[in-house]
Amino acid sequence: MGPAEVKALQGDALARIDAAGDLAALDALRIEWIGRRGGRITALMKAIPSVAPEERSAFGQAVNALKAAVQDRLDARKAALEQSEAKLPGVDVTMPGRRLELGRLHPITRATREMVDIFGRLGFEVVEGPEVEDEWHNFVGLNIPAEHPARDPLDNYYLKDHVLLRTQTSTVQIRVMEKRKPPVRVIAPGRVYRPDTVDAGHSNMFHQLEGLWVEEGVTFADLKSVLAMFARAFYGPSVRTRFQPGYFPFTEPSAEMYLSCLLCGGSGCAACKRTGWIEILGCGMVDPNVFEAVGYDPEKVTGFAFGMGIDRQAMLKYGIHDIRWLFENDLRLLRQL
Ligand code: 2NM
Repeated sequence: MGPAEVKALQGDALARIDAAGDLAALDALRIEWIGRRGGRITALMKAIPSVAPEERSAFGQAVNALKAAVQDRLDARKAALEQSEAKLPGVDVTMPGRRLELGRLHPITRATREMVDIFGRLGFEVVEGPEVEDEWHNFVGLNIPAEHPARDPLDNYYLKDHVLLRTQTSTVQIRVMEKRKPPVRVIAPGRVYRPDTVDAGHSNMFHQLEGLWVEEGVTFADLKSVLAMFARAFYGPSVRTRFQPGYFPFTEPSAEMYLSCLLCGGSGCAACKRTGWIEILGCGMVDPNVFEAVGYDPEKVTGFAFGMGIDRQAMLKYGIHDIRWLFENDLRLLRQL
């Protein structure tokens, strides 16, 4: 075999190495060409001593050059294949993809956003405040004195002396009135905490949305029209509302608003205990003592306030019969809505 044939062999070897599609094919080529036993180039090297002396040197150099070239190309191809195989570890790109599940909003989030939207159209601004509160904002400013049963340590989550988890978001309205002059027209949605025994209708953490409108000349008629408009926007145009006297320490007079029963339309069923009406919120004209506590002049301004459970409204509107289902993170609830 002369130098020309050795060159031809090299061309063939390098082309096949470049064409090797994976590491296994490349290893087969390595064995075929430079394998210790039976490799084609190995055989040529073993043949060097038997070549005629005058040709031996040229032949030996050609075979050595061939082996070096093949070895270099094997190394280079191996590095390239290892890199691309590491990037795609056995991925079958023709396999169908995994379907992404579409998420939805939690019913409390939906109800809150709808309420914020409705009151926004009536000119109410959203305000927020801390869930850890002091007794002044949770009680004193709201005209709830020290002897009041609502302040019983067993009915509140006290964290330390004079500091507790807020039991209503009126605390936020107090903070707003402390900071701003009238007119004030705000709603405060958020979490509140009361150590109630948990059952289908009660949770020790729930959500409230409270509203407050303070300005010169605000009347009980404004309260009734705003809340009736809210009820029709939130529950539908055919819903009727009814106000009944109530009591809260921070409003005078106070009232409860009832909704014509969504299930029976007012004729009486199990959901409304045969009355045709369902209580949905508390409200009233802000007590002068509250205005004095925050530095407003009760001779100059009047205002109304209201508070409702967001969870309760969401349950009514979406037909959820147990408040605990809202907080169990069970996706079966969300999938139904
Ligand atoms: C309610 C019912 C009636 C209320 C009062 C106030 C404040 F801060 F102005 F005094 N905010 N929210 C209020 C009034 C809350 O919840 C059932």
